[in-house]
Amino acid sequence: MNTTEIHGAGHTLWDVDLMHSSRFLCRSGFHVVFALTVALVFTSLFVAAQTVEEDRNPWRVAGAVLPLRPAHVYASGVAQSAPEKVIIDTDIGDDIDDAFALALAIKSRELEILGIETTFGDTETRARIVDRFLGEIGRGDIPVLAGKKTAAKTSMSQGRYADGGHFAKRSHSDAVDFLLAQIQKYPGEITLICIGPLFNVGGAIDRDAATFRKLKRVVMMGGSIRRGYGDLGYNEHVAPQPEWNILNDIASAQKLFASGVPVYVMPLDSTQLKLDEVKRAFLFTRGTAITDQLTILYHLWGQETPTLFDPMAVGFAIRPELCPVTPLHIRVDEKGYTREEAGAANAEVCLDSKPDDFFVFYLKRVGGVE
Ligand SMILES: [Ca+2]
Repeated sequence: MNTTEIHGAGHTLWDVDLMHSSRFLCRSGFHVVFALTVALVFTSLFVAAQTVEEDRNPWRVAGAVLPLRPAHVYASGVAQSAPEKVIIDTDIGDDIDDAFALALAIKSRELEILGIETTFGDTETRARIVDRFLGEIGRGDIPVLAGKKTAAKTSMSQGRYADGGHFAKRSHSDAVDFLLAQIQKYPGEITLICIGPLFNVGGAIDRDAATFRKLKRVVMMGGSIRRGYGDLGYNEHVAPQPEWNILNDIASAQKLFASGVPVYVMPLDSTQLKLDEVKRAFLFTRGTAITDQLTILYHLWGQETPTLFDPMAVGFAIRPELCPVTPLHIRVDEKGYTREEAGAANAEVCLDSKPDDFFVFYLKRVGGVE
């Protein structure tokens, strides 16, 4: 449209100016509204990012605002599939590696932790340790269950962590009840990660073997196939020995290997992973809620160099390439040895791992570098 047409239509120059001005104002108004909308969206995103607690599952929190996930998760291909449903069965409180395993699981978005069960000895005190651990890092939403109390064979090194009752729940439901109910709710979907003696596994098989068989798989730390305690792969060979988790409930271990559920085994052969002082210095100076809990528990444990047996079971559930498995037929004998014998495979066993690869993965993830 030009001024001639406008004059032809009987408008004055003043009218033209007025029309241009009003159109300009309209366009400017549109730009302002558009700019405000963009600013509002980015402000919302920024605020959402800022309010995500460092140790909480950011998908869950940020997802309430916008379904955004970090680019690296898309790149790894993990985000396209739903998180793996896991239940963790732990004897936390004696050796220190269970706490390091829980930390890895909690920091891993690939896992949806349905519950944490305790096993072996004073299961209530172990459950209160888990209560506090979860409470301190803002994950009190994860259910904590206690297994059946059994004879205490250890003095619990980290029991004092539970003494004050911080975040302690008044009571804990039964671990076997919970396990079976969750399997019925999610048949074929649940990975049970066992990082303690297998009392809850045996209890569940005894009560309802058919339901137990509907687990997707069991990933366990346990057994000693070709290497015993202290055989780190570069020093003198140590013959296989009865391993702690198997030894303390041999009957349940035998039931598990005969259960028909796919069993993935991380034995001593691949899990004697030493958290040396350089790695400890890195982890314990991160100053996050979760590394602070590890620092406290490490000092209560009172020894020098942790061996991260249990975290490899969690690591395998997330990144199986960290611990490549071989199909084997394993027989758990009456003394607690895990004998490698001829026959159809009843387990997938990781006989070797690369500690450097494991620690790069572990320290970056738990240290919050990723
Ligand atoms: Ca353990």
